[in-house]
Amino acid sequence: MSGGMSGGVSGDLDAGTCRTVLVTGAARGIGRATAARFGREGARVVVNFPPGEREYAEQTGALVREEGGTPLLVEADVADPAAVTEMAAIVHATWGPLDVLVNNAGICPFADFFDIDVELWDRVQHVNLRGAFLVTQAFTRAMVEAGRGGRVLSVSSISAWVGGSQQVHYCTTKAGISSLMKSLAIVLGPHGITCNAVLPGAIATDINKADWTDQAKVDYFRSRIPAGRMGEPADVAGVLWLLSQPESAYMNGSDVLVDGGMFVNLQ
Ligand code: NAD
Ligand code: RM4
Repeated sequence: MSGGMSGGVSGDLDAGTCRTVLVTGAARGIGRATAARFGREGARVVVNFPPGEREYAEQTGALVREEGGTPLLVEADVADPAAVTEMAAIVHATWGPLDVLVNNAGICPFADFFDIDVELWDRVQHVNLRGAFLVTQAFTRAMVEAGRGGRVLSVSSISAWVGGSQQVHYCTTKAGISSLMKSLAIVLGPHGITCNAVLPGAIATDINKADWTDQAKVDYFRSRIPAGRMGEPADVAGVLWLLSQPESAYMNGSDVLVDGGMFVNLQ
C-alpha cells in the first residue's frame, strides 16, 4: 500500500495503489460486473450480498478471482444497521480501511402508486437510501482516519432526474442518493475522499426483467437511445472504474449519467 500525494491533492489516491474496494449488492447485475471490473485491476474486492443470495455471491467471487482480484464475501442486508456495523468490523479486521466504496445495492418492485403501502414504501427507502447512508457512514470514518483519501461512488439512476408512474417509491430514493453524495462531497472532500453519483439509464439486469416483458416499452426505450441498444452491466461498471482513478480527483458531488444518450433525446 502506498499512501500520500497524487496530482498535488493531499490525501488523494495514488496511481498504482493496491485498492481495497467494497461493492454492495454485488451478488448480481451491475454490482457483479463492477466487482469483476475492479478484480481485473488486481483489487481486493469485498462482495456484499443480502441474506439468501450466497450462491450468486460465490459466482461473483469466482469471477473476481478469474479476473485476477481477491474476493471477500460478506453477507449483510444494507438496510440493517447491526448487519452493516458487523460487515465494517469484518472488512476492517481483514483488510483495513477501504480505498473505494461503491454503494450499488438497490431494489425496484414496480407498483402502481395507489398500491404502494407503507411497508413497501419503507422497504424501498431503507434498502436504497438508508442503506447507502449506513454503509457510507460505517466505512468512511476509517477512511478519514487512514488519511489516504478515496472514493465514494453511489449508483443512483436516471430516475433521480425523471419520474416513473410505477416507480414513485424508487425514484425518490434515487434523487435522495444523488443528494446524499452532494452533501457528503462537502463533508469528506477536505479529507481527499470524493463522493459522486453514477446514473444508469436502462440496463439489462434482473431488476427490470418483469417490466421488460412489455415489448412495447422495450421498443420505446430502444427508440430513445441513440446508442441503439439497451445498456449492459459492464457499461456502468466501466464508468465506476474510471471514476475510481486518480484523474477524477477534482470531480466531487457530480451526477454522472450513463444512459447511451436516452435522457437528452426528447425532441
Ligand atoms: P439487480 O437486481 O440485478 O441487482 C441488485 C443487487 O442488489 C443484487 O445483487 C441484490 O443482491 C442486491 N441487493 C438487494 N437488496 C439488498 C440488500 N438489502 N442488501 C444488500 N444487497 C441487496 O439490479 P441492478 O440493475 O444490477 O441494480 C443495481 C443498482 O443499479 C441498483 O441500485 C439499481 O437501482 C441501479 N440501477 C439499475 C438500472 C437498470 O436499468 N438496471 C438503472 C438505474 C439504476
Ligand atoms: C432505473 C430506470 C430503469 C428501470 C430500473 C429498475 O433507475 O428507471 O428504467 O428499469 O431503474
